[in-house]
Parts: sequence; C-alpha cells; structure tokens
Amino acid sequence: LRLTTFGESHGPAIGCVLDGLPPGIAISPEDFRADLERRATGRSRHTSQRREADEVEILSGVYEGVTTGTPVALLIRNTDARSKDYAAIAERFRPGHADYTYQQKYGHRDPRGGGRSSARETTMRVAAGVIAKKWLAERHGVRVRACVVQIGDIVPRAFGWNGVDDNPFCWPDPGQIGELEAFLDSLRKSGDSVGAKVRCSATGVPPGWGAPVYGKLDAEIAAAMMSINAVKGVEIGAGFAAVGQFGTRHRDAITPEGFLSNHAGGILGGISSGQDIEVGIAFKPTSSLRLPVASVDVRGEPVEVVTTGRHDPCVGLRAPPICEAMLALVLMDHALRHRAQCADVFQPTPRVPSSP
Ligand code: EPS
Repeated sequence: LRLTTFGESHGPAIGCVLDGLPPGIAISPEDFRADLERRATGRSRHTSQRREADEVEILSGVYEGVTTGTPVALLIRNTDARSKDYAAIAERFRPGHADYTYQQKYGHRDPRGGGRSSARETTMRVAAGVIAKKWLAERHGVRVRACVVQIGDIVPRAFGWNGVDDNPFCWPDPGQIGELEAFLDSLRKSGDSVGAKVRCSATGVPPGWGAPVYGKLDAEIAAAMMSINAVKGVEIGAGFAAVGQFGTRHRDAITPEGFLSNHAGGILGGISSGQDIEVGIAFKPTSSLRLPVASVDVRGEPVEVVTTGRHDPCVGLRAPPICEAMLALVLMDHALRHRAQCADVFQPTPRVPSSP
C-alpha cells in the first residue's frame, strides 16, 4: 500500500492517493464522517476553534461504491482557513515549529498556518485509515482503537475502552473528566500548551504478519507513527520500561491456553505473534503559542515571536484516530504482503490463543 497526502492547511484543499488497495471494498463518503469528527478541530472548547466541514470527495478508484483496485484519490476542501492571522510572522521562525527547517531546506515556504506541517494534514491520514480499518475488520476481524493515556503529568486512575469517545479528551477513566476540564481550561487561559501520550492497540491480528529484518512490523509501525506531526517518541509493548525489566519478567511465557503476558506488544522478531499489538505514541506540546519567545527572522535578525490564530492547548487530544489510521494502514499493507508471499504455506503450527 502506498499513501501520499497533498495540500497545505491554507491552500484550496487537502487530499490523498491510496494505491495498492484490493478491489471489492465497499466505501462511500459517509464512511469517513465518524473518524473525521473525532479528529476535527472546533468540536470542543479544548481544541483549536477552526471549524471545517471535512466533506470527503472520492475522485477515483471507486465505482458504484466499491473499490476497483486502481488508486483511490480523496479530496477535502479547506473552508475555514484564516491566513491573516499569520501575516505578522510570515518572515519569522516559530520556535518548535517547522518554519526554520523548511526555510533552510527549500528557501521558499507557505507561512500560512502550519502550512504543510499543520495538524490539518493528518485529516487525510484519518480518511485513508478508514478504508484500512474497514478492510481489516471485515477481512480479518482485526479491531484498531486508541485513547489518550497521559496529558502532562496526569495519568488514568482506572482504564476502560468503553467511554473514551464520550469525552473530549479520548480519556479511558470517566472519573477524571472534571479534573481534565479544569486543567485544560486553566492551561488554555495561561496561553501555554502541554504534551500527551496515546495508546494504540490492534486486537485479532493473526500471527505471521511482518518480516524478520527488512520490513519488520514494529519498525514500520514506529516509522508510520513518527511521521505524524508533533510525534517525538514511539514504543512497542513495554517500550522504554523494558530497560528496567529483567528477562525473567519481560519474556512472555507461552502456554497452550495462551501467552501469560504481553511485554512484547504483540510483535516478536518483527513478526506479529497473534497477541494484541500495543503501541505508545508521545506528542509534544503545540509550539504555536501567544506567549512571546526569542527567535530570528529570515534575515537572521533577533526577533520576538508571538503566534496568534487558532491552536490546540494539547494536540494529543485529537490524535487517537490519526494513530489508529497509521496502525491500520501498516497492518493492511503487511496483511497483503503476507498473503502474496505465504498464501500457500504448508499447514502452519497450531496457534497459541492471545491470552488465557
Ligand atoms: C488544525 C489546523 C491548524 C490549527 C491546529 C489544528 O490550522 P492552521 O494550519 O491554520 O494553524 O488550527 O494546528 C495545531 C495543532 C495548532 O495548535 O496550531 C487541524 O486541522 O488539526
């Protein structure tokens, strides 16, 4: 599978081309609505107040509501960009943003909003991921879901998947919603921002997807997550906690009834084990702040930068559907590669249940 997105946050539209899809997947513009709504800005006071309709136009690769196997192209028009908000800093570099590196590399950049590095770009990843999630569920019974498991130094006191989409923080502990609202309200009033950690899980993944060295499933999941803007860290299973674990604790014992733990996060040797695939993704605090900071302009002169416009006090709150999309796209790619390489493999060894 190859996904390419295009478009800038303040250009006329954003879009993507997803190539390599099998024919026969039923898809309609309505299928995209739920996940795009979960990612969208302006649906709560805790996010950027930019309000986009995010109506998907299917431009190619679907005939009579079913994919044809040719490239699927999707388009969403930008209807609420406020470019005037960025006129004052068009020739300045926002610390923590991509302005400086884009200028160093290209010498000419679109300074409006986040341009190509805006969180707006993730809209098309979510749209492409809808197709992959649908195919994984229908073809393999695989379910991909994500939630926020840390905001600043706040972590859940309890965990449950059920209510994560019923609150604006995609948070797994309903008892903490009041605490989070107070924290985010106070943060927004202060003008600062905060980071977040997302947990993204896939259940029902059969063993065997991935590759031993080149094309390791965990390596490609990590690359896909790191490609999301504002991501500064990715871990699989125990991740960095593995540093402090002894081998006798980290290794996941296997019994005919199932694996007794999942520190591996569902992947061993670059190949899925049949356990839940568990990914942790670290999002940095949003860098566009109205609080002043030292910087330089395009002539190298010292300046102070204050960013106006509409921004997220915590961009991680809207990241779960983006992480789900990236995990689903990588898993679908490996499912197709596995089928192409090992479809007629001899009768495989009996599968170990994911857990007792
Ligand atoms: C966003 C689009 C952005 C911001 C925000 C979220 O619009 P612009 O490109 O005009 O800045 O509203 O991006 C940020 C994370 C931020 O805090 O600046 C989106 O569509 O997700």
